[in-house]
Amino acid sequence: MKWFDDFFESKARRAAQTISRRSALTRIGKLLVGSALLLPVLPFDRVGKEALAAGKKKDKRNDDTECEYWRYCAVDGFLCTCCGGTNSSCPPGTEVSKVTWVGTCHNPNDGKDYLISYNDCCGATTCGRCLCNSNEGERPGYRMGVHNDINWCMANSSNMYHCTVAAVVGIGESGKD
Ligand code: ABN
Repeated sequence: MKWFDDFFESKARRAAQTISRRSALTRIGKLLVGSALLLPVLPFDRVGKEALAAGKKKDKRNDDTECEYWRYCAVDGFLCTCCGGTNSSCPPGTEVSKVTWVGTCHNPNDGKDYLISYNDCCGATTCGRCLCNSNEGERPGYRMGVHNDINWCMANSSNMYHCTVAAVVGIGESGKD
C-alpha cells in the first residue's frame, strides 16, 4: 500500500503549494451553500411515501375482510373471507346453505342499493374468525322471517355452521336506472 500513501502525499503537497487557504475555504463554502440550496429542490421519489399513506387510509367499506365492507350491512356471523372462502363462495370442504337471510345494502361506489344473500357455509366446525354483527334491518327473534341470528344450515345434510358469505343477488328498485 506504499504507492497509495505516496500518491496521496504527493497530491496533498501539490495542493498545499498551489491552493491558498483562503481559496480552499471559499471552495468548501461554495460547496456547502450549493448543496443546501440544491438538495431540497431535487426531485426525490415520494411515491413510496404516498402509497404508504394511501394504504393506511384504506376504505374499510371496500375491504371484504372487514365488518364495514358495504355488502356486510346485515350480516351476522363469521366472514368466509377470513376462513378460506370468498365473499360469495364457501371455503373448500363446506357446503352453501339451502336457506338464507337477505338484506339490502347501499354500495358507496355507485350509490345503488343491492339485495344481498347471507348464506351460511355448512359442514365444518365454526370458523371463529372475523365475527361481524351489522344486522341492518333485523328485527327481534319472535318474527323469524326478519330475524337473522339463525343457523341457516338447518336445511342442509350437515347443520354444522362454519362461516357466512354475502352474495349480490339483485339490485334495489331505487337503484335501477
Ligand atoms: N347465520 C349465522 C349464525 C349461525 C349460527 C347461529 C347464529 C347465527
